Amino acid sequence: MNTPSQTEGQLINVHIDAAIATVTLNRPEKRNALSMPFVRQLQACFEALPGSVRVVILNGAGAHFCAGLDLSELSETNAGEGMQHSMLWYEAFAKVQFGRLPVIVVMQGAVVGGGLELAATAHVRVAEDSAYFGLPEGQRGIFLGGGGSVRVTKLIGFSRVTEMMLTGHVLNATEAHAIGLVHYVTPAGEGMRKARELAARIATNAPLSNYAVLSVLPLIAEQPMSHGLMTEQLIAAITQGAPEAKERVHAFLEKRADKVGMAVNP
Ligand code: 1HE
Repeated sequence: MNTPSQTEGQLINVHIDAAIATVTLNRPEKRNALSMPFVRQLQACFEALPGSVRVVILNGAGAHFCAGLDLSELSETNAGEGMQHSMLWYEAFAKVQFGRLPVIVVMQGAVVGGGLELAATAHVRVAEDSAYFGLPEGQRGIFLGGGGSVRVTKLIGFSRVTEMMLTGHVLNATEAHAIGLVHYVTPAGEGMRKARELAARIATNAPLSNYAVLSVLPLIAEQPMSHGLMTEQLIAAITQGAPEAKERVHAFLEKRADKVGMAVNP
């Protein structure tokens, strides 16, 4: 099935091709700056993806993935409204990070401020070599407000986030790869090809394993060691007990399954 559809007005495009949904930020004239309607539509779009979808590719139309918060929204916002604003971003971003679907983000050009906060919600990050990463909140007189002080800090560490916010240091794609902020770097125009290849791979995993990676691994990462080991034991027991796991293990033992590294070349 190949079902192109324009949903959510002009801000988000969704294209579903069998098990893979491509969700495109579609406000290139404003460099995909995230206004409140945009964030709400992103949330609604993730909530509405049909059960047939197994993986999402998130990208941005135009030369830039996302220029962050729509700064025009800040001109009259008071403190209470600012907190409300963050809460709405948190709700929407939770749908991306903690929904049922693995999300691969493809980035080019600016991935800054709230754009980097959004990219940090994805599970796999692919950067074209034009991508650059910054946290210009200091320059704008504001602070991270879309969960980045938690998510980006978990990805690259407190010290790097501190330095980027204080100095306005912008990382290029190679630097971002070297510190683990992105998993893959591709030549210009190749990001989607790489993402589709990875998506096809992810879609063939046992759904229960993908569920454990998305929903249980983040909990384990937050738990003290003794709790984490118990949580791991429980989810490991449940996944290995599923009929699909038994069939996959037998397939390997009977030499019907790929060896490690045979089907993917990261
Ligand atoms: C915007 C925004 C925006 C562009 N909010 N309107 N984010 C930033 O501080 C990044 C600000 N943007 C930029 O530095 C540049 O726009 C870019 C480097 C991303 C791209 O430059 P360029 O030359 O391709 O585009 P441009 O001419 O600067 O922008 C094109 C239009 O998009 C222009 O509007 P126009 O009506 O004059 O055509 C820009 O005003 C508009 N535009 N970025 C509003 N961000 C939850 S807290 C998160 C906190 C943050 O995200 S702080 C970081 C904010």
